[in-house]
Amino acid sequence: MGRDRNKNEYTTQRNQRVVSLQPIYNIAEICAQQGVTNAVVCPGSRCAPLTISFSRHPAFKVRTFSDERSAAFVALGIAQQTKAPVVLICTSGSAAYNFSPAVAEAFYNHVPLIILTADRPKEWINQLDGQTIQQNEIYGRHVKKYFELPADHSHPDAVWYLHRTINEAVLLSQQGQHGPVHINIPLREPLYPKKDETITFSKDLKIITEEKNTPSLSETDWSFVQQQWPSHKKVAVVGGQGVYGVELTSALHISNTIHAVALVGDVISNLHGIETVVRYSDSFLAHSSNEIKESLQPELLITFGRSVISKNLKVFLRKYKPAQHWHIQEAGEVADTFQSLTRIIRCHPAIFFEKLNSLAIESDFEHQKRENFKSLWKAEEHKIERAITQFFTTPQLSEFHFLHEVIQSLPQCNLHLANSMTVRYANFIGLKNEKDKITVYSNRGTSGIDGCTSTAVGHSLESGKLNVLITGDLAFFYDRNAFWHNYDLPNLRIVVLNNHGGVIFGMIDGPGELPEAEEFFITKQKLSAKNLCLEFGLEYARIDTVKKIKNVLKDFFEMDGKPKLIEIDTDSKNSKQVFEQFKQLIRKGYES
Ligand SMILES: Cc1ncc(C[n+]2csc(CCOP(=O)(O)OP(=O)(O)O)c2C)c(N)n1
Repeated sequence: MGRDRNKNEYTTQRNQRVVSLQPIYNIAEICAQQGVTNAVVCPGSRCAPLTISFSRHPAFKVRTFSDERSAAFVALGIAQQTKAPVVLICTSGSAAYNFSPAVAEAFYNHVPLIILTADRPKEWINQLDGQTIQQNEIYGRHVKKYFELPADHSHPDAVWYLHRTINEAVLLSQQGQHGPVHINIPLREPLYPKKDETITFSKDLKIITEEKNTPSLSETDWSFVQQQWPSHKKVAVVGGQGVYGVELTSALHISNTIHAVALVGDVISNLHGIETVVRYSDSFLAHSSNEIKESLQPELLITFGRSVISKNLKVFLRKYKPAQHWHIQEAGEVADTFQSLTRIIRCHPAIFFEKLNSLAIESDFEHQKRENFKSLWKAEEHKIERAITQFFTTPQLSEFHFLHEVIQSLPQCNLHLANSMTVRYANFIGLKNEKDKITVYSNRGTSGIDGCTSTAVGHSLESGKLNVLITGDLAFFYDRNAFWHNYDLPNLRIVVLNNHGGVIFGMIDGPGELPEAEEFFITKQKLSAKNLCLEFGLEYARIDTVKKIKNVLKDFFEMDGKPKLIEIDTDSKNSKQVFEQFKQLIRKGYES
């Protein structure tokens, strides 16, 4: 094998073909010039030119994880935390498949990922060569776009195409609704540079720029809003999952005050900083009478953001449909979650509500009708608030009580809620408005239990703040490779609600009473997080008495250089019993 150093090209002796890796190395440079600074790399040979170029590029912080499934969720966490795309690299074969769960989550949760999968050149697919599968469009419709790079770059058009594609992919990941893009990269051997070879990055590369515009409320939409507004006195605003800026939260606060809209937001909406937000709709809509529900039926529903947790809110709105439902979303597909959608308004929700607040306040009589509707929602809310206070007054050794205690003690942090009962429990407990420095994250794009810990790890790596993950045992042990790397996580705290199985299946209607429940749904397991803590160097505490509940939390959140984990050891029967008691208490409030 010979090599022309000046041209950075290799010549194989066998066929005298010239293979230049320079265009491949330049991918890192283009990404850097597009403002990307984080890369997550999984080990492998086929991806070596990518691994080497990204790790040697001065603009990149490159981290490595051996388990691709975990790596992709870590990348997702980093992207969410930094609010910027993250490059994700793996070798060919099943490695690429293992990114899939996180890719789907990123797609539905609108997280920008630039996925670079190394591949064999096309002619070697299905030829019984090692580590080769069909990687074209491997993530199906769960990426915003799929790109395939050429394997040969000898013609200048091929290089132009390659450079253009990288630009397009990075821009696309952040255009409109953010999301993952996939670039499959066939690479020919030799894949490795010589030991003393210097990798250089061309500087005069094609860079395509694009201004990120926020669409303003169109004249037509604004006339429509002005015309419709006076005829709807019962207005409910529901915020879906999102991390919203101060502009939106203050505009919502004002709409809630001056226009008396009933503002509803569950725990993943991050609207808890607004004192008058209705956060307990899941509880009161589960038990309130038809008469109450009728009184809560909005004439106009305005929504924004992604999914809501509250099943009862969804069921209620699907049954008690508003006459009009406007959804405010800048770009992308709009879901008709409540089966009532009548108008899509294309602008940022902050712009919409700021504009709405400029509408004149109506006469006292008309305004009072709005206030009455809002008070009905608030009255239900207060009823639940009282029940919650009463329920948690007497300490008990239960995961629900412990979670309540944890949530009350939370300092300023990123709070990560794993899927299954954890995020639901947290929604029932709610975050008070004084917890406005807490930002809630949860993998609700696909609601998988497979990458909750890795996502929290990704956040912890890029955030100076405390990151608190609350998780069930199945979700936790499923994703134990989240700790299988060499990075310190001094700002990570984990609370494991270990009821030794998927307790949710005992609680929801359907599987709980079946003879198959324990074996095939709850899937009992015996593990304790203690061994994992020993293995990965996390400080461990176990709760098995009521007294320990308060004691153990005293210095849990202190930043003293170590990741820490608390495990509460219960069983699924106890968890089910306690949750039933909670529901009963709320139900009782509606019987009297
Ligand atoms: C990847 C994936 N597989 C399966 C499921 C279905 N599922 C939902 S909840 C759950 C059990 C979760 O158990 P655990 O984490 O212990 O939480 P708990 O129900 O006890 O609160 C399972 C298997 C899922 N959501 N995601």
